[in-house]
Amino acid sequence: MYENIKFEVNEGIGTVTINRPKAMNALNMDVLSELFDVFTKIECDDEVKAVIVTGEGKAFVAGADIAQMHQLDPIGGRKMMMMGHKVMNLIESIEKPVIAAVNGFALGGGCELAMACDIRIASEKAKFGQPEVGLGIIPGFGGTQRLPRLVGKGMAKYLIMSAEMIGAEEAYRIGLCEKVAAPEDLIAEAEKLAKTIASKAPIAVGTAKTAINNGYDMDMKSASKFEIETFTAAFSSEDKTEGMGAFLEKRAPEFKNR
Ligand code: CO8
Repeated sequence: MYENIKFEVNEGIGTVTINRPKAMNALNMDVLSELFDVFTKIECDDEVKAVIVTGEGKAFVAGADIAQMHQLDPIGGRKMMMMGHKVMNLIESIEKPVIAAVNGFALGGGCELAMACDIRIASEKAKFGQPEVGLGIIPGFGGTQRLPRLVGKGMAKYLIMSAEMIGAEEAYRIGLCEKVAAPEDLIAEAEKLAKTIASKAPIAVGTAKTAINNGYDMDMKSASKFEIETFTAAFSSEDKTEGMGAFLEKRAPEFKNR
């Protein structure tokens, strides 16, 4: 069905694998379109409770496709950039947890893809970076905005302006990834986390994501108000009655996503 990505669902966990290993999984327009398509489907698929994004081979994603960008005029470049933004914004906005299992190079658009996910687990072999200024451009899939939000303005400027590549431990230290795993354990760790989150009330998990992502860019008063409204949505769910009832009855909850 897809030519540049693989998608499979196993016990409620969807795994999206970028599959262009010969080009280090670089994001061209075709890959971006397939990612947009698969996440649009995931958004409406009740079977998928959590998603893992990873890359085939030794790269997670080594950036936007430089060969393709080299051919584009400014209008074409803008279209590609906007497509990238659409994909990243979709991943960020779907009300399901998305975990990046960063298996190798996460550079440029690849680092931006990882940052659009909710949580990043990195292999000890992973390398993060925003090399764009060395190519005469700047990050264009949201990196100038998401990187400072994750690691702070100073560190984001350091990474973007120097184009320096950093390893997984440094990425963990600065808050660019939330966990580091041995390469052979990476997918198992991502699946373990995905299953843990998937075992919780889906509406609550999705609502928490929405509250954090949207409230983060508001002033505190508006953000508090936003939490009140999103909290009320979760509080109105059947899963709230089930979750609290199960606790009081000392049994495991059976959430129904209602
Ligand atoms: N685009 C296209 N092809 C790539 C890319 C890429 N980003 N990265 C690697 N490849 C290709 C190489 O050209 C090579 O192809 P071939 O075998 O045909 O020569 C193949 O993948 C293997 O790569 P290497 O031989 O270079 O492998 P190494 O192990 O020596 O090095 C690296 C791996 C370090 C990942 C190296 O390939 C590299 O530096 N890649 C480029 C990284 C980069 O600069 N990424 C940022 C791109 S810019 C970007 O992402 C902007 C996002 C916003 C775009 C807005 C749209 C307009």
